[in-house]
Amino acid sequence: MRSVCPFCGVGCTLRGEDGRGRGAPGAVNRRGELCPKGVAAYEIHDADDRLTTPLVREDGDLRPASWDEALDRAVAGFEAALDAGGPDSLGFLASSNCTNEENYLLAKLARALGTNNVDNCARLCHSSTVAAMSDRLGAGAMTNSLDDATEAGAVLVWGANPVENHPVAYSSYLNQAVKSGAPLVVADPRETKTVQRADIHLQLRPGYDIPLLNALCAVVVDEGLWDESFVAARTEGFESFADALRDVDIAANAELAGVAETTVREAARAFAGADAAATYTGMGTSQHHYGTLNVHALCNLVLLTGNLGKPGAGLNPLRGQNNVQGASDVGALPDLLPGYRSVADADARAALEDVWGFEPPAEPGLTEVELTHAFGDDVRAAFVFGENPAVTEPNASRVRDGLDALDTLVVLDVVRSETVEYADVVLPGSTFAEKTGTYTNTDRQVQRLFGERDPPADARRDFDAIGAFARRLTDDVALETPEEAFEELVTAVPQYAGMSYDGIGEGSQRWPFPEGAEEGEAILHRETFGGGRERAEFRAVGHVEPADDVADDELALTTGRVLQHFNSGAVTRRSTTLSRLYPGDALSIHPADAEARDIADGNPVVVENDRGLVETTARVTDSVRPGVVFLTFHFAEPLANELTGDELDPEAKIPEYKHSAVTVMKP
Ligand SMILES: Nc1nc2c(c(=O)[nH]1)N[C@H]1C(S)=C(S)[C@@H](COP(=O)(O)OP(=O)(O)OC[C@H]3O[C@@H](n4cnc5c(=O)[nH]c(N)nc54)[C@H](O)[C@@H]3O)O[C@H]1N2
Ligand SMILES: Nc1nc2c(c(=O)[nH]1)N[C@H]1C(S)=C(S)[C@@H](COP(=O)(O)OP(=O)(O)OC[C@H]3O[C@@H](n4cnc5c(=O)[nH]c(N)nc54)[C@H](O)[C@@H]3O)O[C@H]1N2
Ligand code: SF4
Ligand SMILES: [Mo]
Repeated sequence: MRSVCPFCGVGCTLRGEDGRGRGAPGAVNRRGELCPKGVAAYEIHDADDRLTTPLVREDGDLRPASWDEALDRAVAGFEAALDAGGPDSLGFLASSNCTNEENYLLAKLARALGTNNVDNCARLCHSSTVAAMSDRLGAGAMTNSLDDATEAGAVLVWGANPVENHPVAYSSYLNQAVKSGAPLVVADPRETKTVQRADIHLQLRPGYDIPLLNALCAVVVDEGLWDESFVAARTEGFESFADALRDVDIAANAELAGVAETTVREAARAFAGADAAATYTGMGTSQHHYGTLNVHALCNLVLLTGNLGKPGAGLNPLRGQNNVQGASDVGALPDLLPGYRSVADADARAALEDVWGFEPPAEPGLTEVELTHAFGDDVRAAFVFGENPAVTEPNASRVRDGLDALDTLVVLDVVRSETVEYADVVLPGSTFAEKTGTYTNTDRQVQRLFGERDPPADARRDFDAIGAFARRLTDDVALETPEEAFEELVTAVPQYAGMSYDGIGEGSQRWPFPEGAEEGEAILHRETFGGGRERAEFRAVGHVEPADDVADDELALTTGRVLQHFNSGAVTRRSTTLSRLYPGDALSIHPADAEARDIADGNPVVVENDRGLVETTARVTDSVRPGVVFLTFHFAEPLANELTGDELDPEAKIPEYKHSAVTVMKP
């Protein structure tokens, strides 16, 4: 019996033995490799506060209840909101940590109740990447498979730290290319573990990616390094783009970004000089209030150098959670139906009505951050499934006020998370090892879970919990089992057409998976781009100022991840092994900035701005740029998101997690 790792989007196969995760050779980790999180994944089953019975709030406290009582309370709250404010007074946060079948069911329930107010954490990760790539290339997923990374002649990692955040993808795939001599170029304001492997580090100021990318493109044109035949055959708008680049002052852009011009030129030559160069992009690129423009700028560089539609190349977003790709594929998005068809498209709605027996609403719903901002206001009742917004959403005080102000908050989780503390009704769900269903990993491979264990005590499989809630509200969502849901969703999601549980077996099937095909496409855009378009367009992008202005006495806070913890830390903080390896957080600060504030390594510090204040200790290190400080968001204390802003990208609605002005001082 085997499962797929509950953490990152790499999707390693594992099985539990004596309470520990053992790697099982799988579609991605062919030799059974795991990182430390995979090894510790089964420790969640021993968590002291594992949810084992439903809870309802009474006189301010949560107390145990039967499923009947809890579901009655939840349904009464949803019906009251529906009566008073109509369908759009309901909100659903789906789970990028949970299966395709569960997300499909929840998204279908939202639509059956008449609202598109359903979103998932893809909004917070790669919504900007998906927006830009869909616009330019006609598809928002990794263009090349992980396997193919081994063929790369140069590797560019932009705003990502795969050695810590996609460890097996790095060690078993990207690193194969690097070991064979491919230069590794990394753009990151910090000296991360990935940077430690790099040949060239573009240590930019956070938020200044566009000037740096434009400088790189300008060097490529200036030094005649672009791919003439690709540009001629497969792109449009080169002449006007090249004109715009000739106006770019390379030295001035490099200086604005905080990188030496010689380093920029070296990086451009290393990348453009390879026959095939693969690009990987992450949160440093996407999580800005102009994240979509960042990705457009990156896309220009990839097009200019002809790095699409061939082996060893591509523009590859490393997806976040184990099923963030799938949760989006199956339609847990407010503007898109299963298979990425717009809710505004009447033909798409009609096609879905053939499958569902009812037509989904045509008006786009609210995105993740917009939804939590509407909590207690237009949105009166919410269902939060496998997410911990009290820790992970930006401007945490505002989010917590919203959670508090809801008339009814239903949370389906496996542990007593920080968000559970705001709930009116808590439903005890199941872990990755306690359910069946499928996850879709970062390179579009769909893999199955086999339900190695039973949920404890009164906990239920997530699919059954959502199903029981749904059936009390509507007759339109009558799917009984994950397999039945999968059989339906392959008819609703064109990319999955032809897949089946039997076909996947203990291996995987990769989308796009046309009916009758043997294997999904490993390399997209070989001859045409998505949707059959002949050419991809160049688009000149100008610098946008970060939302927060950093005054002279302030520092720029950026946030991110470490190897040992995962997102809100709800699961990893409950692992004894991982907590021993990384017990708590501290503020990384450059020695010069520390000295100017009379702060020594290990001193307590107060980090503050007009959104919030956190207390932590200083980790004085030259791994961050001067002027930049860094916190993870894995801990409820210090709660980094007290400090982050909720300015949203106008198109993708992704928040600004990577650049906030803060003051740092001794208490
Ligand atoms: N260990 C671990 N692995 C994980 C996760 C986890 O929490 N822990 N989470 C999973 C999820 S949900 C996701 S989305 C992925 C994310 O994986 P990554 O994209 O690698 O995530 P981050 O660490 O947030 O950010 C990457 C890097 O961006 C840099 N950065 C900050 N600001 C900027 C900037 O303005 N420009 C540039 N170019 N870089 C900048 C940071 O210093 C950081 O090293 O990881 C997944 N895997
Ligand atoms: N400052 C800052 N904030 C960030 C980011 C950043 O880089 N910086 N990154 C953002 C990104 S990319 C993301 S993806 C979000 C992540 O934000 P969240 O999705 O809110 O974070 P997780 O910790 O992944 O939340 C998972 C929740 O689901 C529960 N859970 C896990 N597995 C299961 C299951 O199988 N069933 C059920 N029912 N529950 C389960 C866990 O106990 C936990 O409470 O955070 C965002 N927030
Ligand atoms: S690399 Fe990702 S999927 Fe693999 S074991 Fe580590 S966290 Fe799990
Ligand atoms: Mo993410």
